[in-house]
Amino acid sequence: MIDLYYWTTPNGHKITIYLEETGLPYTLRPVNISQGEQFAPEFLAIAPNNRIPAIVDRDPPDGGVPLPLFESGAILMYLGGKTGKLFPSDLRARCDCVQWLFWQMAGLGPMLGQNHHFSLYAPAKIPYAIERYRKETARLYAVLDKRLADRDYITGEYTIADIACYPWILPERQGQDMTQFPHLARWKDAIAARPAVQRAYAIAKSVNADPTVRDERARALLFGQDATTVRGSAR
Ligand SMILES: N[C@@H](CCC(=O)N[C@@H](CS)C(=O)NCC(=O)O)C(=O)O
Repeated sequence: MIDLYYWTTPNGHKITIYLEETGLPYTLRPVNISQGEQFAPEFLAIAPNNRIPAIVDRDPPDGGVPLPLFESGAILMYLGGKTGKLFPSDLRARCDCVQWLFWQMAGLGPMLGQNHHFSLYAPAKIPYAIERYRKETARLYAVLDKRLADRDYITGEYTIADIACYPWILPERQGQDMTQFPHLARWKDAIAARPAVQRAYAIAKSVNADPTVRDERARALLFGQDATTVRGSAR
């Protein structure tokens, strides 16, 4: 059984999608990051970066003690290795999948996160920052669009690379016009139609009906962190 420490954000959706796709049994352990639950000592013991998602696998393949893991990309690779599902075993196909997974983790996620921050949350509207991340989002969308021009999914088959990217493609929130990215739009619609993906988002809705509402306290918690936040938190 997997314990999934989760909130209703793009990085959280990656793991519910994977678990729903593969049918691995799991227990959802919501961590309300707007209420500061990511600073609870029990959670920090698993996820020292105070960010969801994280898992504890109580039945790891080596038969040892429960295995804790944070970082969504590492979790997807671990679960893909454990189940052999949606993570190719062939050397070249696996390398292809891993490079796109890292592209998502290092580029798409962080850049689109900054887009959200400066467009939606920053108390001051800074035109340079808004423009900078909208343009970078458009560039990254175009990279994916081009990649998808001659294949159904990022590596051909549906894999964890698609699962990692999909929850981040939110054109309405990111100032993007999907008609400019027809291959990406087709891919997004195909993934949205998958029953497992629909189940994952229904679960999110049941946990937190409106993920966009953030009060002042939540904003201070999420966007006011610095080194003292980490040093002041329990290990
Ligand atoms: N690289 C990390 C990023 C995780 C991340 O940024 N999680 C956000 C929600 S999407 C979070 O937990 N934020 C809590 C906070 O900022 O304190 C991953 O992919 O797991």
